[in-house]
Amino acid sequence: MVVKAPSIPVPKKILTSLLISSDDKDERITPSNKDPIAFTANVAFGVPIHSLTANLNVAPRAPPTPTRIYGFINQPQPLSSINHTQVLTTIGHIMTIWFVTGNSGKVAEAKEFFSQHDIRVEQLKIESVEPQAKDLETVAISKINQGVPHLPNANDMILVEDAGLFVAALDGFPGVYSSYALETIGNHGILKLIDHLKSEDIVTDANLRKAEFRAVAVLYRDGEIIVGKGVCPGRISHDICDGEGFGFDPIFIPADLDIEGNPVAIGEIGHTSTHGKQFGVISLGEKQLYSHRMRALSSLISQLDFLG
Ligand code: ITT
Repeated sequence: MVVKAPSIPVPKKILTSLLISSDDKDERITPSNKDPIAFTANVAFGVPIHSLTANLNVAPRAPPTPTRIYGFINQPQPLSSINHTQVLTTIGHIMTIWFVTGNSGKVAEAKEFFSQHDIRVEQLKIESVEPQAKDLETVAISKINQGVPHLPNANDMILVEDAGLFVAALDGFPGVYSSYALETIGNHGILKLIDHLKSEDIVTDANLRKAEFRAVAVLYRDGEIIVGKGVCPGRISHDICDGEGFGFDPIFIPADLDIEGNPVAIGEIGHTSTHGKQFGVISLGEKQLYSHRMRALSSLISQLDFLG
């Protein structure tokens, strides 16, 4: 069941005091998905950033046309039906995927995932422009387009994977502005925004603080692209944990999984659980069971026969 969280009036002085001082004493602003850029900017600087982003250009070439687009999946695709060895042998060398990203945490997770399928993942760092788009897929396809001219070997592939944290009570904020929000208000700021959402009842509390990670992975090879998507439902913790992980890992608790690996309803106890621990304190291997990224990459790999 989707619980529509109430709109939350956030004291502007709390938001602005995260990075700047503000003269406003009692003015309140309400997060809205209608204009998340302006909201992000209000959180960070107290001013809209349309002017800051107006000069950003997307890649000069039109993005490749997606040849296959699959919907969101909630669990890794079964891999047993795919003969990956045959696919690799067919092209005569170990397949390499160049992952266009500046985030080494994402690279580590992708390496771990693709190594199970004898596919090498290398990080491809390029100067890329991230367009301000309303969906992750547009952003990812734009980055693919920018990465294509940098492909070291024509037989190799390019991977872009774009993710975001969507908090229900904040109408999906930070969403596609997750990187920006992390750099500006950080995990501390996200916790402040929903600080008042709490309950003694565990299930109610979890629903008030409901959030999900979404990932869109796009793979390019030889002029064609495939798209895989993954979601990881969960909730925002009350505090920031110490430990490993990156990004929002220290404040995100994934929903438990049932015996088949599907997420159960928020706050319910499942077969597999982190027992209330955030992504930031569990191992990489354990995170893979829940991860939006793993689900998106599983979706991609289930389509690799098309590349052979
Ligand atoms: P790119 O260069 O690949 O764009 P990025 O760090 O900007 O790297 P994304 O746009 O995919 O990555 O992610 C948006 C934000 O969400 C970013 O700040 C990430 O750190 C964070 N994020 C993405 N996946 C995450 C995960 O699995 N755990 C925690 N935070 C995550």
